Amino acid sequence: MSRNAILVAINGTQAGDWIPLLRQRVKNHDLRIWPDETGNASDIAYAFVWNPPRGLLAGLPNLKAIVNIGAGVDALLSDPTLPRVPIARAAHPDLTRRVVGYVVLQVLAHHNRSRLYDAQQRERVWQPHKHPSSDEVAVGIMGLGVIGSEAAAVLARLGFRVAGWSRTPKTLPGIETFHGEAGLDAFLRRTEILVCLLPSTPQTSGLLNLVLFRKLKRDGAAGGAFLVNAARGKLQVDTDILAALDDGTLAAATLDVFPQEPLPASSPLWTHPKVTLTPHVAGDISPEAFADHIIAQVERFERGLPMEATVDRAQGY
Ligand code: NDP
Ligand code: OXD
Repeated sequence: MSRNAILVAINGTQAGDWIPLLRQRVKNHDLRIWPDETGNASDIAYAFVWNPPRGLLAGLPNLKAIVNIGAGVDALLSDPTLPRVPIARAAHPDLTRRVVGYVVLQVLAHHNRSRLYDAQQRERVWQPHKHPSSDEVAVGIMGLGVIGSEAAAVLARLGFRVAGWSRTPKTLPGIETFHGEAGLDAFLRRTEILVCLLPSTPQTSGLLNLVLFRKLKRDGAAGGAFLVNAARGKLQVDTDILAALDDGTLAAATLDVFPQEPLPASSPLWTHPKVTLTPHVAGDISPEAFADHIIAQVERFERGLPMEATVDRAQGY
């Protein structure tokens, strides 16, 4: 059994939630917890990882597959020594529901002027404002993958005019779709509330910048252009977001992710009156919901079946 061991390398505080559960539930493999229990590196066949240190996986000569405990694989793929074995990532209904819930909450908050009413409540001001019906407001989702396509469907059910943008063409019921660089400008021109659910790759790095924000529709029913980034911080240029908020290009922004995390205390985003920010929590993965799924990925692999949600290394997601 020891030659088919699973190494768990979770870099971060969430390790404490995962390890007891995996010890309970992994039945057919020897479980090794990095760093203390790694033991003989040649025993390790599988790795369950979240942001493992660079080079760690390259030191496992018999590694057969990697399961990433997260949807985004940008940190993992940035390791130039990463062994060329199949990688599965997190694509699970619980994670999707969480991120979609976050996105819907933020779109509705912008649509319903929540920040304005919060400020009014603090001042004891009773002042209703008109807000448009959802079918007058154009929401645009960048990324129509597992999470983005569900966010688009839920927002469309709420009545919003939803469009999505992806790398390859897509057909989704009730959603206007655009793809590729050629489709980006038309997608932006019709979008008032822009939601980013793209992976971080060399192609998407810095995409959320001033030039792009200026292409959004500002004269629609929403009363300006809004940004919600629940994907990865590397997609956004913080100084451009601040400039866009200050000159009115953006009316407000919700940011769950930042190029540098934790966001430095010195960042003006913390106190900007038009920014809602959260500490990368849109899609916390629940170990309870996800542990059996990642164990099942290994079982699939051992039965000769492809793992679910495998990563296309050439595309970077
Ligand atoms: P998927 O891989 O299922 O979907 C990615 C989507 O992005 C696809 O539609 C893909 O297009 C599109 N895409 C990729 N590259 C480009 C490009 N260059 N131009 C246009 N479209 C592109 O990912 P998920 O939906 O599972 O997750 C999306 C991201 O959300 C993750 O990568 C992660 O970084 C982030 N995330 C953040 C969380 C948080 O807590 N804030 C939680 C969970 C995820 P195509 O369909 O054509 O391939
Ligand atoms: C993820 C995340 O990628 O939580 O799953 O950011």
